[in-house]
Amino acid sequence: MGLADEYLYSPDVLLDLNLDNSSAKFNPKVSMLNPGEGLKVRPLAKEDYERGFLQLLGELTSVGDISREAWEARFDDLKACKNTYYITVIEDTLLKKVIGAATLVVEKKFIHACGRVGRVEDVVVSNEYRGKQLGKLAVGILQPLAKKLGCYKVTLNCTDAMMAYYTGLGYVAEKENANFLCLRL
Ligand code: 16G
Repeated sequence: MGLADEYLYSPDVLLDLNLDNSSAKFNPKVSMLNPGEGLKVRPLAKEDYERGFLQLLGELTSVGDISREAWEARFDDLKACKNTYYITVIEDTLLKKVIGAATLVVEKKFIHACGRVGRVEDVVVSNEYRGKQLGKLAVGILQPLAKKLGCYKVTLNCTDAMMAYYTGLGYVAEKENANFLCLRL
């Protein structure tokens, strides 16, 4: 992380988040300031183009060929949507590489008295770093973040294979309300 990094959202938002307020339970304990030896949790930065963020996303799904120009344009677009996109990354500070990421999208509603719903998206941890509670950290942090941002619930969709993982982090297939449908375009 460089001094001049341009963040997608203010890093201050993350400072006072308490992982004890997450349904994900950590053993050994981790905190925002001590997420693990040589690791840092922070907002996505424009400079993460060079730090392997897109390659990391490639471990989740198809990313395609994204030029620096296209990256910057999309980054600026996301940033211009105030209080909406909270792409949060875990950096290996020694290697200066993004090795984990998770996105919280805050959707504004009329229902629930002009409420907000948090959507957890694009969760991924580099293959080499699995088994270190980093997925748990990336997803876990979004819960107090969503709460702080005024969301009344957080939702996610995942593959069948990942169901046990996310239910282990406190997410629930709600009775009679657990269908996620998709129309590919
Ligand atoms: C996973 C992701 C979802 C992402 C999708 C991409 C989580 C919790 N879920 O389901 O956010 O959009 O994969 O799949 O990270 P696609 O390439 O088939 O659209």
